[in-house]
Amino acid sequence: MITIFDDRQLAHAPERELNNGAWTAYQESPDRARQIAKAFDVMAQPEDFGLDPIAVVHDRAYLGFLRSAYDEWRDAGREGDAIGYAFPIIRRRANSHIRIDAKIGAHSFDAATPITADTWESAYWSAQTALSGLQPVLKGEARSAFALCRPPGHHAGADYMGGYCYLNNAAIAAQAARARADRVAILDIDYHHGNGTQDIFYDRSDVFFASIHADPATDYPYYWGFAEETGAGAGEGVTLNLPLARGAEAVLYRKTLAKALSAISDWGAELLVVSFGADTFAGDPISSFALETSDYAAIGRQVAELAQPTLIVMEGGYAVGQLGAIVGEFLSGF
Ligand code: SP5
Ligand code: ZN
Repeated sequence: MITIFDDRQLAHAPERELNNGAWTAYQESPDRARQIAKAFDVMAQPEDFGLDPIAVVHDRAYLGFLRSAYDEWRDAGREGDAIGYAFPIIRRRANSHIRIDAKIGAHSFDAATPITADTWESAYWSAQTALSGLQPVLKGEARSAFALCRPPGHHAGADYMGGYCYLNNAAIAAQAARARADRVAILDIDYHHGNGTQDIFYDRSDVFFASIHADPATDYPYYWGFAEETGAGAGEGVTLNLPLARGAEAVLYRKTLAKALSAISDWGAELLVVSFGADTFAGDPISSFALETSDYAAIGRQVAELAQPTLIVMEGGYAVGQLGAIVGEFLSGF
């Protein structure tokens, strides 16, 4: 399988995150990607497709914010990573804020997604990694590819960051795939709901979004991912949320996966983007499903039975020492 990785993605390394009322070490560490990369002999470098494919998914103002936020933070006399503490709820006002704190709050939904001097560089190459994995799949030169993206993307919306995500790599690839495929599906199998991806395509009829994730009644990101969210307007019925209670193990998980895959198949997808998170693993330090490493081969095989050109994009997964094995199992099963 074609695999893509760029080590410029490793530069972004926030120090800490706010979690359950306390500062904790940043879980989304560069070591995650390093450990996964170690499982492969060779990985191709991404091409540079520039800003255009990113800017069709993300707002220009948000991209400008991401690029300048760290400098503005420094200019405001701050030390350490840029992080928000005030967030506008429900009805956000037009983004004409002056202070960096107001800008950060207006472009994020949590305090777990700091911006460092290297965030833009890493997020940019993460998006290029996804786009580069897509190319051979889209052109029919390969049936599948794996994009080792980091930072992850599925919590990032058109104009906001969150959940360790800045640019939505899967959404950027799915949108680019529309150049050749009329119907693109995104299957999100990270432990957490892919709220950013869902938001980006919520009212569209050309990109199907299906997600299996921890019930938002008990788990982050809390405000999205309920079963009754099914899309809006032209996109009604083109979003499928399959939340599971904590503790879900392989039998239930694979039964739920079968539902997601048959919905994607019935809808008539011509190309599949998989947002793959390894945080469904029993040993994940921040998550509560019960999949074992050996379960991932069967899960990969089941996804492959859809028999569509497929781009697999890396999302979360925080049991750093196990990540290489989990990704290896999933891809070999696939
Ligand atoms: C891409 C991705 O997987 N992002 C996940 C972001 C989760 N951030 C907050 C999770 C809060 C979990 N708190 C549980 C603490 C258990 N000790
Ligand atoms: Zn996750």
